[in-house]
Amino acid sequence: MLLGDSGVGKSCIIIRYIENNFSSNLMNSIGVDFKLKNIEIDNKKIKLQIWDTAGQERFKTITTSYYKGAHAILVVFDITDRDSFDHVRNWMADIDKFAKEGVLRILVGNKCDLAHERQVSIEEAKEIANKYGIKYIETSAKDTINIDDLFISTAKYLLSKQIAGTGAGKGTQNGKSGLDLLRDNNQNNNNNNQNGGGFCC
Ligand SMILES: Nc1nc2c(ncn2[C@@H]2O[C@H](COP(=O)(O)OP(=O)(O)O)[C@@H](O)[C@H]2O)c(=O)[nH]1
Ligand SMILES: [Mg+2]
Repeated sequence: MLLGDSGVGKSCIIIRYIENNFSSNLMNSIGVDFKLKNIEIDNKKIKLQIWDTAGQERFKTITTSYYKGAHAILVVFDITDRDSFDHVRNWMADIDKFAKEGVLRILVGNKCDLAHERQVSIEEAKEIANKYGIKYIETSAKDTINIDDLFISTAKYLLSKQIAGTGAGKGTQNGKSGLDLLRDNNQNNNNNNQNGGGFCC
């Protein structure tokens, strides 16, 4: 499920991923909407259900009622819009309030093609992501940067967690709990980021 202020590019990210298309004037989403994509990871067929939400306050009662069903929540802001970044903490508070405890969250800085208009540095975005113990990724729906990575890595993580949840009836995989796997995941991504590879533009 994608959350974030109106205009940050949530619908464009989904459309780029599902249809490999970009439009500069999409209709505003009303409440919630979902799209499906079948993918294959490690020879396993997975049906991704991607939920788009409207960022406007007036739809909040509708959208928050869907948080509980989400396995992963991508909190999106626009790197050229400081306000949308400042509001990340409000979205996180809503997740705490309405979503399942321990739901996977990822912070997404979209519109990284507009680097010259950047109002949020990678460092401060990473800092807030670290504060929440989550991963940061920069994307561009317009230039197709990190869009596949975003969804595939999310699906991979969810898959590993599912395996962890059913493995040998003990809730572990290779002796690790789902939480350990997430920590490993974050650790790996931090390393990637430090090397300048992986998740950022
Ligand atoms: N330059 C640029 N513009 C984008 C990008 N993603 C979305 N936009 C534009 O941002 C505006 C809002 O996008 P939309 O997906 O409707 O935002 P939503 O309200 O979060 O769903 C539209 O005019 C898009 O064309 C991007 O990656 N780069
Ligand atoms: Mg939208």
